[in-house]
Amino acid sequence: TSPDDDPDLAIETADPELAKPPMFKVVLHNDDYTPMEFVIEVLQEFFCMEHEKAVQIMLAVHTQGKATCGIFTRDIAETKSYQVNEYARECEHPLMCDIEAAD
Ligand code: TYC
Repeated sequence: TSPDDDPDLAIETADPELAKPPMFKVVLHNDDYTPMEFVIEVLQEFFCMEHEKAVQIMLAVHTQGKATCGIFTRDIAETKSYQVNEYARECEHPLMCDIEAAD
């Protein structure tokens, strides 16, 4: 494959400075105790979501066990996840957040 056929390959081969960084999903996990309103507040505050979007993601976690809150570079994803876990711990809720490679 030539870089001309594949824009991604062109980016990787042309100049490492322009390579796309690996991306990571911030994933929120369900539990039986964290109040729904708390999860909605977390999604609005830490992920800048509108209330409607936050409700939608919270319900996806509640019904499917987990859901992605956002996709970021590794540093940002780790920081978001850490901040959510710390805030949940301070508020004595068992809410858990972690990160997964996006591709
Ligand atoms: N399952 C929780 C309840 O019924 C709500 C909840 C949603 C908890 C999302 C965690 O990430 C979560 N109160």
